[in-house]
Amino acid sequence: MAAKRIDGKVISAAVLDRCAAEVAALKEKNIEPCLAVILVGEDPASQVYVRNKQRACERIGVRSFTIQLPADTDQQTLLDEVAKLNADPAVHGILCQLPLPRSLDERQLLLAIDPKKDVDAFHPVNVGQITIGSAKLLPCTPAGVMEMLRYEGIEVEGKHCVVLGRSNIVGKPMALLLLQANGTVTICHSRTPNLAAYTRQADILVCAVGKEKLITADMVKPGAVLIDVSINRNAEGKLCGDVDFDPVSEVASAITPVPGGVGPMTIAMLMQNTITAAKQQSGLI
Ligand code: L34
Repeated sequence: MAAKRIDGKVISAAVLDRCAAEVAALKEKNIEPCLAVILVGEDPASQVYVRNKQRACERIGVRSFTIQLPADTDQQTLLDEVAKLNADPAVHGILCQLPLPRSLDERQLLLAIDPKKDVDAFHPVNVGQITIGSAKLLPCTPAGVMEMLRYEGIEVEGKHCVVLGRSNIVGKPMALLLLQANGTVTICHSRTPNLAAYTRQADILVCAVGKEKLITADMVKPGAVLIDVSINRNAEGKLCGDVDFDPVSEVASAITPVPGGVGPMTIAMLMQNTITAAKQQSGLI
């Protein structure tokens, strides 16, 4: 039997509707949530993602603007921009789209963003809050995955959750959120020998590696839930994830497509964080 397709467009639309209602209520209180996005250089994928973020803001009534900087921007100029946004009380959320050009220091940049305005939840203070389970701002992609599981009624508690990838953006925080939800979590990465031995044990398999057709049907436990976070381009130039979608669909019980899966959820959760940041900075929570 074919797996259920978990539709990120439908679920993100539900989150955005909820967000729109919250924004309307905040505007009644004369609070207008505002997101500032910094985009350095002209990476085409980043441009698409940032445009999608702006569209989501428009859709739910959040004010947003993008500061576009050239690829050869120096570190101090970037830090100065962040400092201005930190100091601007009308700006509730600050996001610097990654990856940065190689000449720039990402770690120093993330430290410069005021943790209260850090709607990506990448600042070490927010990472610490996530680790101890008291975060208000949640990392957008992992939080989007949790929202998908909740929406589909997929229980995490007691499940063996296997996360492929250990990035600071996805793998590590994903593992922490699954753990918080009482999953039993295994993290695999590029140095894990015999990956299939782990993936075959997964009740919930989250893939964030960036390799087309990494996960084949023989690597998947029958009835498993497959969450594909990666966005790769195949030989024909089409978007695809890490999962060999059609054959794996015959084995899994539920699966997210690429595109139309986790990507739209990342954006929806960013909207939710922007609202949370606005409420926090207005003393409402
Ligand atoms: N600072 N950098 C920062 N925060 C983030 O949360 C991100 N990420 C990742 C890259 N860099 C970041 C994103 O925004 C990945 N990401 C992201 C955002 C949106 C989409 C994908 C990744 C998205 O809209 N995906 C669509 C397809 C888009 C397309 O046509 O290329 C989808 O349906 O999957």
